[in-house]
Amino acid sequence: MSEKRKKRDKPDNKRTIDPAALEILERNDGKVETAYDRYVKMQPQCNFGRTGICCRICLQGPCRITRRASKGVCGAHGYTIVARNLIRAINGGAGAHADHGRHLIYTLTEMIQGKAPDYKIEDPDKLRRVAQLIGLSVEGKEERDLLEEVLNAAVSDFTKLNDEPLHWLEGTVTPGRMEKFADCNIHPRSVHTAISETMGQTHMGVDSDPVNLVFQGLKTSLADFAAEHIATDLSDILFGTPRPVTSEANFGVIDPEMVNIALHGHNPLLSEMIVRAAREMRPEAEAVGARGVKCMGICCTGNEVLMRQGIPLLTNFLSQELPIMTGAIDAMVVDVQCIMPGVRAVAECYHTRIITTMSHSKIPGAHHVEFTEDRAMEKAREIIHLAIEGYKERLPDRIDIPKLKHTVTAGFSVEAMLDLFAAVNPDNPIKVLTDAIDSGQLRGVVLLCGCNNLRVMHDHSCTTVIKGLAENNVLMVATGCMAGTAAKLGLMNAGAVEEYAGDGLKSFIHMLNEANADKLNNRLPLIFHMGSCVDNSRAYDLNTLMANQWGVDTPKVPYAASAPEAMSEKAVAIGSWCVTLGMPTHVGVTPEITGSALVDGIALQIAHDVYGGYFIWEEDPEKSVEVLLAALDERTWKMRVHRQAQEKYETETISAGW
Ligand code: BF8
Ligand code: SF4
Repeated sequence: MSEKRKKRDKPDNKRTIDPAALEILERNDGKVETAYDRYVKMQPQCNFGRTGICCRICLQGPCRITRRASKGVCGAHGYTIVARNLIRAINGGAGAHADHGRHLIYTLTEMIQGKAPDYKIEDPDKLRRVAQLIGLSVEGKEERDLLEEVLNAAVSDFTKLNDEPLHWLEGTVTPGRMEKFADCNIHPRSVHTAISETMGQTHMGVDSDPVNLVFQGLKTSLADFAAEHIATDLSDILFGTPRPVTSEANFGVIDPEMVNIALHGHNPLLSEMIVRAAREMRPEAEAVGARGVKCMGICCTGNEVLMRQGIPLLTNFLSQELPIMTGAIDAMVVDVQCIMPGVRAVAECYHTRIITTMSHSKIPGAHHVEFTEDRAMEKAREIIHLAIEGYKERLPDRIDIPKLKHTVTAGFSVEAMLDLFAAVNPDNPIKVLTDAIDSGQLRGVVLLCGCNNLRVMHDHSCTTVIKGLAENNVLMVATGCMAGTAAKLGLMNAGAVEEYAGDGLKSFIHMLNEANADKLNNRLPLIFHMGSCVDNSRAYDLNTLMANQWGVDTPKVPYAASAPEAMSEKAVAIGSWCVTLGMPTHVGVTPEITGSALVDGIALQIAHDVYGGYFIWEEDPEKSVEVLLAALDERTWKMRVHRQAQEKYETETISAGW
């Protein structure tokens, strides 16, 4: 092998700041190949793809825009190619979230027909709240009947073909947003319709107008939002609305004396059952010499079971292969999304069983236990038996578990947040938050969301943004793998408040601690974990509540989103609805859009003019803090000026502009 090639392929163990992940990578030194190594081998990556100007939509391609060839074979301009690629990425994300939401609708429907006997309504109060949210009357209705009505509404939002508003948009966003969607003709007819339309519209020789294409992308992103909200609401009805819970995170949660199961993927339909079965199957584990069965989470499944069951979080997206390399994971159970096929090859070097569970999400060579709603617990037990078999084949001399773990307090649904605020202001809980911003105690709210991406140092951008915002008195809520970063690196507990929060944020959190002292088992964390990526819907609900309290539309609210290490198409879809729903949205990894100044300009500037939300591409994490603070400050300042004008001229409405 040439020297140059050797250098290029050298494992790069320094692509993470997580000390536990580093420990495993250093020890491995490239012997077992992981994503960290493959990223290095993949360099240099194609710049046509990176900037979005490669079209493979028809068989005459790939067409790439160069100085010599300024259009594709069919005459498509760069802006058409970039816009089509972009909205197909939004569509991929919406398709994945639709898959998740649809699975919940299906399971609940089977349940009320008596065909999914292991599931039941865990949270009837949430069922009533959801019913009211979507405009149903709840008086005198039986639980089962009410759920059937909610499910009919969900099916309608997923499939209808007319122009009636979606229940899960009309009930969740401000009236101002609904008017905006109507004005711009971006209200989706339904989740599936929008997804299908986007594929049709981006077929070869259909739409070549980049603005029209981007608007269709935004329409699809709203369908994505509705699908996520349905997924969150139905999960809460089925498994309970999250409440504050304290657990642990990072590799140190692996217990060598237990049968260890890593739960990885997204949908709680599977993981909740496995957690339940694991608690029941301790005797079987003891029979093979273990102390019991321990479940731990990875990615958004990890967030789901942490939020509701207090199950420890093992790690986030990028380091998902590494738990296997501790030699003490007996099974990794996966369902859908963000599961690297690479886990299988790593597992081949150890005793770990990789178990796929969904008919549409298989990995060659893995065990497959088809999960079905009608026999959910039976399937969960079958999976745990496989893990116990795995335990028997452990190689003791290969077990080496990093000791690092941190306390994490999670479980902050909007309901849980409002409970905390209600202890201070029972009549109007959300006013506790808006008052803190009005008084300058807090500078605003930031939602930290999204993935990991090897194009930036794993966990580094996220932690830098967290520390910078904390110091500057920004209240943070988090979801997805960014919540994972915070949890596993010790930023999601009470100690982090003392270490990193500025005076305003600290006093705000202390006030909530004191007001809720009788209810909380643990003091509140620096960052409020709102759940998995579909739970970005919860995070947005907080924005709507703030807007309604101030009597403004969301583009005026000092509430921004930040995805410092975005990776997936789902992140593109979420970012797009954040913008459409009025938020400044920072992305720390520039997406494949810069090949067209026009489309890039729509994302960065025109979006702001039309929707009030806009994208910010900033890859430097320190600068990201500055731009996020500037975005919050601009809104707080404007709101103050508008309010002063309103008082001076005694008008009823605050300025409509942003
Ligand atoms: O839905 S944050 S890497 S795990 S896509 Fe995936 Fe990104 Fe993680 Fe959850 Ni969300
Ligand atoms: Fe090329 Fe046009 Fe076909 Fe795209 S659709 S691959 S630009 S010919």
